[in-house]
Amino acid sequence: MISRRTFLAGSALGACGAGLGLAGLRAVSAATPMELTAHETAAVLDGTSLTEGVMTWNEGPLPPVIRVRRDEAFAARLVNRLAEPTTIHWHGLRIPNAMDGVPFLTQPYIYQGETFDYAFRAPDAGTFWYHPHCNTLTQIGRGMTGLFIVENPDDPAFDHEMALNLRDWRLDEKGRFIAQFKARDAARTGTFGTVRTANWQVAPRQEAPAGGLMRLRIAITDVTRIYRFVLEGASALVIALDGNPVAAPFPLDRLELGPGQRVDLAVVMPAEEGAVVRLSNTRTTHPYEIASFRSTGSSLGRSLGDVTPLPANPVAEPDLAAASVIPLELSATAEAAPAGGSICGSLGYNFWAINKVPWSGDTPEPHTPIDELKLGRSYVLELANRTPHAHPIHLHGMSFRAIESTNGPVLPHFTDTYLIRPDERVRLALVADNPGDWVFHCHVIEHQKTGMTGFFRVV
Ligand SMILES: [Cu+2]
Repeated sequence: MISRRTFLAGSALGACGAGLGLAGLRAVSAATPMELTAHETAAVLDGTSLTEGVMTWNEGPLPPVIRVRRDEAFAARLVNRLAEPTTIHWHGLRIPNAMDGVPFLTQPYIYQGETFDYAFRAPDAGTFWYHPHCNTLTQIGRGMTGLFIVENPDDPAFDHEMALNLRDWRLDEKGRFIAQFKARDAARTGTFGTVRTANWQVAPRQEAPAGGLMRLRIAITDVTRIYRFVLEGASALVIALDGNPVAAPFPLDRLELGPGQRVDLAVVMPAEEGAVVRLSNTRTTHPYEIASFRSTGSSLGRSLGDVTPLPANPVAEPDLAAASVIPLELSATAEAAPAGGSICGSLGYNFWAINKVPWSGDTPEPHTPIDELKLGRSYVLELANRTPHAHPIHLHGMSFRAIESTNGPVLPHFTDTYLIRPDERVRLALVADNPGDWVFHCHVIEHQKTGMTGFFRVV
């Protein structure tokens, strides 16, 4: 049965999406909502001790991996059994603004005992994820990051598929949560976790068919860590980045991705049964194994030559000749943090700013957009990083394409997150084809929560 809220949301979408041609903006039909119950639980995360206060949805501790088909009606009822407000943001999905999950800007936060109905169609196929956008450092830091996989019936076939949700946890030696951040680190790279996991396990080993072609979906849902991926024991091609297919698959060679980003790999497993393939992160003083895969059975005899590009997503191509340029500067700031508590969690500091303005906090007071974009027009965001740190900058609701960088050639794929390096300048092009208020922020959550956040208004 369709709820009143779902019905209202569906009607509103139908009205505002008219004529836009984005599948995600079509009216949503009566899909049976899945329930996502936010609550606390206990889980073993470091391999030995039980950690209390882990946050998740449903049974957990690993949040449900949601799978839908492209353009299919999806509905979820968020039921809040946490002792604090929450919301859900669907990272990378180009869906209507009212479903975007940003408290005050797009929806009320959902208090303990309350529910909220999300309903939309995902217009793009790929690897996405979902997480709260309220008290984000705590709620994401304690486990509320789930994968959202959108399938395309026209995707090439694989012999095997696996999804890895990568993240750290801030635990002491007895498995208890410790302070989620240190102020001096929030003013630098962000505070790193102490236990590093894939799917809530330390260096898990999985099985995959020998000589088989495996689609490996990797999502970085950590609040801080940047990964450099190295795969030993097998050859692999990058077939999609941040939920969008790459036009020509290319070899995985020390690819670096930051919080919020995803990569889809086509991996040919070794032909020999028992051979082990290791995925490592080498962007750290002490490289470590993320996960490994063991070949099983007799060889399927596949090769990288069997990999074909994924079909493209229907993202509008920006008109660069007609695009307006918006200069954006990421910098440090010494401006004092806003006084008074924010219901959705303030860290109590301002360290960062966009165009010299630090975010004034998740509060009900009206905020001023960074800029107002005209619906349907093309824009180039000219982003300059005036800090000595990398920032995975994320835009809600619309996909963009990097067209030029001072750091050399850019990968020509659509994305929702760009990892800008220290002192880099990059031009990001997009069509403003989704109306509403869309947050633009760093996905190092401490940076997001200490100023590096703003939003664009598309009207
Ligand atoms: Cu940042």
